[in-house]
Amino acid sequence: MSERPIPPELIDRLRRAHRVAVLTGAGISAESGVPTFREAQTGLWARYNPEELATPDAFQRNPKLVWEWYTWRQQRVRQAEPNAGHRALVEMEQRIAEFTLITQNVDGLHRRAGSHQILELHGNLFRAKCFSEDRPVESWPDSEEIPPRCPRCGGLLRPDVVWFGEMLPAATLRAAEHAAATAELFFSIGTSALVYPAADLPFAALNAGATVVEINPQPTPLSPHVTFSLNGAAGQILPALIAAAWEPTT
Ligand code: BJW
Repeated sequence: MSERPIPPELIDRLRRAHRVAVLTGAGISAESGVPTFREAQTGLWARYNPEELATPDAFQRNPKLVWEWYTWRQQRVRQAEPNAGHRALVEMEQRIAEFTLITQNVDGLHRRAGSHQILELHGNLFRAKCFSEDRPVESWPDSEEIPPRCPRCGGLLRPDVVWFGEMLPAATLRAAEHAAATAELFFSIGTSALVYPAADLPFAALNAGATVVEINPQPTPLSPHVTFSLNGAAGQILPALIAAAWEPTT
């Protein structure tokens, strides 16, 4: 639970809001057992070097290593279940007229929880695309080769995620920027707010006059700028926020 109660003014603004945008990061899936990236000890980047695994150069140098690392991550995510934080956002979507869920996560847990309006900024772990053609590939023939090959051109397949130095999917980013710039209420949940251009979205919302709320047990570079900072785990704070806004108290 949050150290402090949820501010009544925030509960009131949520209840009255028509347009809400939410940006999530790895922290929302932490309580499902999916590792974050940058947390000391437990984050993926504490154990693995992103330059060897999450850049196009890394894939060109060692495609087998990269493919196998993502296969391992897929297996971890398959064993995980959506948590109370994911489920609270499903409920928020049902209550808000115009709701957009923007996620940096590639784990698909928001969709498995039941959210519909999802913009996946950094792709999805369970999709593949052709490295040469940069086009999605739905299926490919069984083979011993790792990574498998594109059935169209014979190029190597890669995970359909966004690596450092790569452009985000343009239409998805545009939709996210629009949602941020038109939201009355913007939530930044479980993200270190370090990776761009996602980290610009809360500022776009602030510049457009939105109320910006951060939910995170740790401070981030965004923290000094937000309207409300809820210091704690998303899986505890989000259900409490939904209950405070919409559940009858008697
Ligand atoms: C909890 C919790 C609980 C724990 N409840 N919270 C402008 C300025 C500076 C740099 C750049 C810039 N523009 C572009 C860049 C370069 C780069 C970048 O941002 N680098 C910075 C790191 C400095 N950006 C890019 O390269 C992007 N592309 C781009 O900009 O293209 C245009 C361009 C191209 C070429 C040249 C120039 C421009 C692409 C970024 C792609 C990021 N990809 C990854 C990997 C995805 C695939 C995979 O999963 O392997 O995306 S990196 C990784 O970071 C992943 C995440 O989506 C992303 C964000 O991480 P996130 O979600 O914030 O996780 P953490 O671990 O950092 O934080 C977790 C948080 O949760 C913590 O705060 C905890 O406290 C909290 N938490 N438990 C709530 N229970």
